[in-house]
Amino acid sequence: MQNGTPSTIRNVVLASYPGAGKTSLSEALAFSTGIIPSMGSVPQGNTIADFEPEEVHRHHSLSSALIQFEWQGTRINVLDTPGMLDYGIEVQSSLRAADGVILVLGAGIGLRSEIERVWEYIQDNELPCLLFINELDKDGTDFTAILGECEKILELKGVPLTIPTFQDGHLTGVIDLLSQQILTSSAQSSKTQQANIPADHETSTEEYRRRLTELVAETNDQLVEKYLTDGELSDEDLVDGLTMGTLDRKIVPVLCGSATSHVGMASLLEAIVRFLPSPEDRANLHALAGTQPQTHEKCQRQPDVQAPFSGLAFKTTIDPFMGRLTYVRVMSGTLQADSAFLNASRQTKEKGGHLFFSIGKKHQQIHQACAGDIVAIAKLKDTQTGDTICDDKHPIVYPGFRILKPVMSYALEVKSKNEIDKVSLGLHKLVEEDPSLEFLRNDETKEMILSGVGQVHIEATLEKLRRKYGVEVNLHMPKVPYKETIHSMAQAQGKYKKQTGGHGQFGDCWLKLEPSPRGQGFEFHNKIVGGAIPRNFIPAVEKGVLEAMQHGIIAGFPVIDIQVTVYDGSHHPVDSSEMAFKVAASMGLKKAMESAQPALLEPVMAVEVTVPDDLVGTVIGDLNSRRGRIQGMDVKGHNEILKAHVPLAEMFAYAPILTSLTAGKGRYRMEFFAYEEVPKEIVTRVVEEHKQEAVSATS
Ligand SMILES: Nc1nc2c(ncn2[C@@H]2O[C@H](COP(=O)(O)OP(=O)(O)OP(=O)(O)O)[C@@H](O)[C@H]2O)c(=O)[nH]1
Ligand SMILES: [Mg+2]
Repeated sequence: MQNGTPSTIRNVVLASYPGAGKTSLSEALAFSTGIIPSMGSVPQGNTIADFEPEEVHRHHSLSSALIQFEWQGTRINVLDTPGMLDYGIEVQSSLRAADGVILVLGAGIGLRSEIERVWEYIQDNELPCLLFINELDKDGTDFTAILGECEKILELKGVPLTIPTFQDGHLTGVIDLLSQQILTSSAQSSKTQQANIPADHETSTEEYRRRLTELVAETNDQLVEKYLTDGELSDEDLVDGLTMGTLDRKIVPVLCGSATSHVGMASLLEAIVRFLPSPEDRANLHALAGTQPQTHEKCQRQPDVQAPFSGLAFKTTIDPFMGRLTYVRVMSGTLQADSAFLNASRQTKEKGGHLFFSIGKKHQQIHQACAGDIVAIAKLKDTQTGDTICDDKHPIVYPGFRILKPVMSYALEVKSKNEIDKVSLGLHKLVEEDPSLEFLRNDETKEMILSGVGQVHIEATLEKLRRKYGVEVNLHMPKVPYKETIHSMAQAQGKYKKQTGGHGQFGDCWLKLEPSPRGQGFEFHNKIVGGAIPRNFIPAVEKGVLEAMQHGIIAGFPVIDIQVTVYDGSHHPVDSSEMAFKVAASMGLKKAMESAQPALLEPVMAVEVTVPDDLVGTVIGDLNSRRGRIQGMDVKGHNEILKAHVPLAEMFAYAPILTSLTAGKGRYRMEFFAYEEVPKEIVTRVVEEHKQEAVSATS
């Protein structure tokens, strides 16, 4: 494969809802251009894009796949993305590497709600788009109906460039309204036959072409004028109008066919090259803007091979054979293999290894990659997905992308203790590949917590962990990190005295406990006068207090937000020791807590739920049943953003519940808000559960 130039490259994302046919379409495009001898299929698990075993057995893509090929002198870099919302990060990161999108509709399975979210991502990135109406080989499919539905939901203006043709009820090809030819093809051959439009199709073709002309004319004043004067537009005007209208995102050219029957590919390839912008075209519209990392001033780059090198890392894989591969969209300049550069996001020097073009999991080594191209770089050490790498004399940082916050957490139970390190290492690597995963060890509950965007996301991650790193874990709901505190002031004596002949132990202190405002933490005061407790033992008193605070008296949870003052005590000239004062202080704290109105606290989360307005009532009802308190509501398009405070204990399994309450249309994010007191009726249950856990941990 040859290197392109910024004007002869197209970077295209295939996006849509699950099952629309994106992966099959990437296979059909690859077949058409001759890079594979025959088409694989998703049910058979042999497509070039879905090569990970977790994708193969689910029959769904779980990560973006890069397929690079050449077609009639243009390099086309296709990124096939997953439709499942759990993997939204793969779509978002791919869109940042692209200049255009093919939105795929499955006419057989119909539209699915996920398309709205995908469309939102495309709009956020202001990317020009083509529509491909797929599955027209299936019985009962209706090209016009699904296009109309899509136009209504996404508020877009589709302009059909091809229409399907059938023989004996079977899809055999498409009529290309621009070339006014009939293009027939089949899954058996990569070739497409071209012929004049048969007489019986002439009238309908004329009607479609007139409609096409009208839609294109409406995109710009000059064209409207020409159309009104001449009653038609020349081929050149049509192509110009389509090109400009697509780039300005006023219209969406619509192509159609069937991926698995290999119908409609020639027109689609032609439309990619003609109507989706090259990196150069797009940069003319949207400058490649970033910031200078030291001065934070805004700066720009051109997709020019002579400019200083810069690139955005949009994907990382850790392959058992290839090792670590970082996929980079080269924004400016030229990147050479085995060269050194700056990671401007982390201010570290990087040394790149070999460079590769990719066809799914197959890689072809290359020597350099130019502005606008996409390339995989081996062996980068520090660069993570979202980072900018560049020429160290011309630093620039491009904006990263919004990473979907994990909303679902599980505690991991390892099969044997000596596998903890393996699990931890494996998961850290998987997190590098997938930034919407989170893995951490909770110091308080000692649990390993894996958080993801949804159920499939977590399950597929654990399958990968088993396959790639040979370790298995069980999932549990994570524990709520409860805390304890006090409501009133109390005083108590802690006295530890042991005199068993010889050297004894003696420590004696009086402690005053007072509640502190929530979030204030712990304060310790020494008010000893006259040496009742010698100064060198005071730190031991504080240590004893802190140790006792690790396990409160209600259910053994850590104590927070208290002030402790040591104000009196006594000592023994021989038997007093640090150890004795530590024990005495621990005893004193526990005793004082008993009369200080102890209370159990739980973390409360600030939750934001986005739902279509007709479902707000259902979601509020559910949040109320979770002890949630609604804080307010904002309107965003057809959606409402509900803000609520809800105890964490009620939110662990919320993701699948929200999905089922809203048919997949709702989404939420949450973050810690505050610790608040657990209602009395729930305290008994928590204490009981904690006791049982303690018993099972010791048995
Ligand atoms: N009959 C028919 N089936 C198709 C066509 N395109 C795709 N399929 C089938 O539809 C199913 C889903 O196709 P995929 O290509 O995996 O869909 P996808 O959009 O990649 O789905 P996700 O990866 O889950 O987002 C598979 O069983 C395909 O074989 C088509 O044009 N005609
Ligand atoms: Mg797929």
